Amino acid sequence: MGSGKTALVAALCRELAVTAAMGVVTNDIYTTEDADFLRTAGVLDPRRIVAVQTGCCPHTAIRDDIAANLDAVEDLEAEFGPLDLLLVESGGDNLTATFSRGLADLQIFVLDVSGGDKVPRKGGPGVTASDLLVINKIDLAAHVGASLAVMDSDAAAIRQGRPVMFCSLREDPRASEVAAWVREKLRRWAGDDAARDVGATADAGAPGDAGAPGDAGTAGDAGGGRSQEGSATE
Ligand SMILES: Nc1nc2c(ncn2[C@@H]2O[C@H](COP(=O)(O)OP(=O)(O)O)[C@@H](O)[C@H]2O)c(=O)[nH]1
Ligand SMILES: [Mg+2]
Repeated sequence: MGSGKTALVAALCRELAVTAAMGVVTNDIYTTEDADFLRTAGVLDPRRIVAVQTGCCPHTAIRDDIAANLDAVEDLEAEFGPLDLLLVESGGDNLTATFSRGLADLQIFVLDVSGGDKVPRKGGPGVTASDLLVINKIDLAAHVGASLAVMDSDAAAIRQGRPVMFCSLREDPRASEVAAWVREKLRRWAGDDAARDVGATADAGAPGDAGAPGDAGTAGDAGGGRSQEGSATE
């Protein structure tokens, strides 16, 4: 808790909502604190921010029984879709928190320098297998005696080539490097969808291929299903 997940969601909204159709789902056990913060911060149309109260440790709602989060995602898509990017913020202990691939296409895991430089080497599914590991609050490293070099080499060793980014959302409230990473994913997905649409259109033109328009619809749905993204941490 407290590593900067909501700050990162706010930053990504600030940076990306100008060009991408976005929605946000937050998870809290009993409150709507994170959604309230994001609405007050004015980073996105408040109606596009939905709070899910998990009633249990949030890692359960992103890993085991994802129904409440899927409902929220589908409601947002139905009201504001097609969405390009849907962020689901949730949390939990490093050793348990991980997003089901049924909920999130990509997972960004946020660690906090002030948790100590030992955290990356302790592993856990978020640290080892997330699509992007963000190590936040580097502005605090000197104050807590954390070595960024140690965190960097431990994270590189345990992640086997998966990307790691260091940042201070205090100093860079637009999370420029992380936003660029997400933007690149969106660009690739848009390219994939365009290629698939061209393929489906070509199929539709082929004599006797009555099923092709239906295929194109399925491709669009798949694009919607890919527009989810998670971030989680201790
Ligand atoms: N010093 C510092 N504080 C930060 C940074 N990012 C977030 N915070 C603060 O850390 C606290 C927890 O952030 P929040 O985004 O709510 O964490 P979450 O619980 O992971 O969603 C808030 O008071 C933020 O202002 C950072 O890069 N540096
Ligand atoms: Mg939060």
